[in-house]
Amino acid sequence: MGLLESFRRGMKKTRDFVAEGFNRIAAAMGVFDEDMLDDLEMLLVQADVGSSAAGALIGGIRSEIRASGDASRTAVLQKLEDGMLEILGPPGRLNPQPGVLTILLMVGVNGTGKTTTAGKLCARFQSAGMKVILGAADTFRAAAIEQLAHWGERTSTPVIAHQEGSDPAAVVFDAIHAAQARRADILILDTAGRMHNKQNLMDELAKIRRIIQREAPDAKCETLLVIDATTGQNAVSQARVFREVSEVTGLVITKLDGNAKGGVALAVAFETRTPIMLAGLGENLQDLTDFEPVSFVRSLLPEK
Ligand SMILES: Nc1nc2c(ncn2[C@@H]2O[C@H](COP(=O)(O)OP(=O)(O)OP(=O)(O)O)[C@@H](O)[C@H]2O)c(=O)[nH]1
Ligand SMILES: [Mg+2]
Repeated sequence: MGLLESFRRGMKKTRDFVAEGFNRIAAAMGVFDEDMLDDLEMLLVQADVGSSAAGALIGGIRSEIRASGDASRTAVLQKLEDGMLEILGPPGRLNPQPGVLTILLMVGVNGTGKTTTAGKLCARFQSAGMKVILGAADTFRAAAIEQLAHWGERTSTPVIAHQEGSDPAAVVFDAIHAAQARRADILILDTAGRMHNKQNLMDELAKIRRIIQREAPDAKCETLLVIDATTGQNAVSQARVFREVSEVTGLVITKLDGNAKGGVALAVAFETRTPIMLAGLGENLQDLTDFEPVSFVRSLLPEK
């Protein structure tokens, strides 16, 4: 299945909402007037694009109409597409080099999909012929360690784990040494997403990063913030908090298949200016795809 097709399928609910809403607004007259642009802005806000991003998009369309005098459906749609692509920026990619250790630190609030994404990534890299190791640095609950162990079994990936309640940084230390000894290409570190104490979280992530820098100074390290699209605007505040506590290098947007809130990808990209690298489109192993801005935007908007 091509990327556009998987986005379309995964984002059906968001697409139905946005594309049908756009067509309904545009059907009233051949050209857009002020009221229709207001309606379009409302539609974007309801699809969780966020009021700042929706305002910027509609502002861009208004100035384009003023400049060109063209308020046709096609012109508005084109400008909307261009504006969305500008917000999303160029595609961000994980480009692990075989033979050089890449460490992926999965961070994010509880339940966003960190562990599931870690499992899906194992399958992806292994099928590309790379050697992967998982580190269970979410030691907060025994169930979290079991869940990761289960993904390890499913994907035949070794899992480095300690007891529940142990120091996550110690797991990271062991996982790095295991990855180095076994000449792994990728080490994926699952972490806990507790948010009730920001200072704790900040200290824990800082300690993990110190261990990585000390024990694997030559590794390429990516901190991937996992965001749950179904949480709507809450996802934007999560992204803000995590960017304060750690240096996020890429975003993963999960559950884009979940409801009509897929527009949140635009809200988060607008607020964080951080590339969205991956998209989760379901609970299964294969439901992870590179985030491709053009396919995403095309799967959101109606045909021109
Ligand atoms: N529909 C859908 N469900 C997903 C996706 N990604 C994860 N999930 C589900 O979301 C739930 C939470 O996923 P986890 O991977 O356990 O989330 P987590 O961030 O590790 O959660 P904690 O360990 O509690 O912090 C599970 O039921 C997953 O199956 C996705 O892309 N689409
Ligand atoms: Mg987890």
